[in-house]
Amino acid sequence: MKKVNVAIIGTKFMGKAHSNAWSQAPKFFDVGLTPVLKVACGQDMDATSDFAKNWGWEESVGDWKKVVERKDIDIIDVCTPTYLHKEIVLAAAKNGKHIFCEKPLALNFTEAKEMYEAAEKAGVLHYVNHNYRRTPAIAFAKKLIDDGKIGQIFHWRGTYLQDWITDPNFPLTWHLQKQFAGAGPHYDLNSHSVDLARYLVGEVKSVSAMLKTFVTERPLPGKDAGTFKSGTGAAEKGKVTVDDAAFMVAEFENGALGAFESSRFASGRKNFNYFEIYGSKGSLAFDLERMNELQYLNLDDPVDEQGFRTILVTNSAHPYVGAWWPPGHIIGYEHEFTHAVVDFLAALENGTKITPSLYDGMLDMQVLEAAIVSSDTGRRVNVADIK
Ligand code: SOE
Repeated sequence: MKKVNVAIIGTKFMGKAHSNAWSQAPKFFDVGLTPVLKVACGQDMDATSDFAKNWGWEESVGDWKKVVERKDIDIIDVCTPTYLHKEIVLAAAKNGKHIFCEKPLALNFTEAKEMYEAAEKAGVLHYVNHNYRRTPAIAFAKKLIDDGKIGQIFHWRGTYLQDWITDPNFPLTWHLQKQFAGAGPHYDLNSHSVDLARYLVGEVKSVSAMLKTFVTERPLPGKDAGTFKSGTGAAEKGKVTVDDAAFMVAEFENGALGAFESSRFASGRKNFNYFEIYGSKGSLAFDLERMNELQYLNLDDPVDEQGFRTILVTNSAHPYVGAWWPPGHIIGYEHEFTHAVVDFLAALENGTKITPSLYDGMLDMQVLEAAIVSSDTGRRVNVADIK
């Protein structure tokens, strides 16, 4: 079996999810290329060494610039904070490495465009990990839509809500600083909703948006986070430079309308990724907290029998799930990442492309940036005007 050597850069939450996926893919799926977990790269050498041992990476290193130049590495998996994505992806492309990069792709459209063009010019396979496309229920929704079961789509309603920073004493981590994250939930969460909307409904023509920061200052992270510095009587604080919530309405190229909500202040919502799609022949609804189910309304049903029905998307006929367990034995959040790795390896083996590619990542960023311009100017913005 041909092997491909993978190097992962970034060893926190996404590093874990990706490591699990690279390990699980050949165990559960018939992959033509076997991924070798070659190198794990992180800033803290002790933590990276522990990470490598735990997940089965052969080596642990601290300098990503050396990793992307190694002749024995085929794939670079980027799991760092957003501000590092561009530099790593450009270096990986320059060295002819295939690219598997976390979302959001970049800090802005200009960066994303440069990254996409570099990867294309290098002729490498490139993918941005909007993992939710490979949730079986969402992949099945895509099939229903493509088969015409929903008919003409009138509107999309997407909401992605979390609540992990409602405490004003939550420290000023990189996620809350524009130079590192680009934006708050508008990038972190709404990027998923925009990607799903583009995947399921179509391209976005124009947007109007409002971004809001509720807590504008927070304690600095580290030893003084949330404590009082001696003698000053006040914790050292820093300015929050990203949104805490972002609401957006959109018109799609195909005439459909869309509503998008994203927030990290929705108390009680831990990872509430939810959408509804309403069409001329039916409707769909998906809730990540019930991720093995798809709500489906079919207007061809006899009128007195019409209503949303719950499809348990766990049959072998459904996308991906047959490789895991028998019908009804549900799967979880981490399985989408494995499905992405499986499809990436297949694309690499067959010399085909995979979506969402960096091209999709670039188009996602274009929509997101148009929304920021709209929020800043108070006017509706055509996505095509973001260049
Ligand atoms: C934010 O907490 C986050 O980890 C996002 O960054 C991920 O993309 C999302 O899948 C889960 O929540």
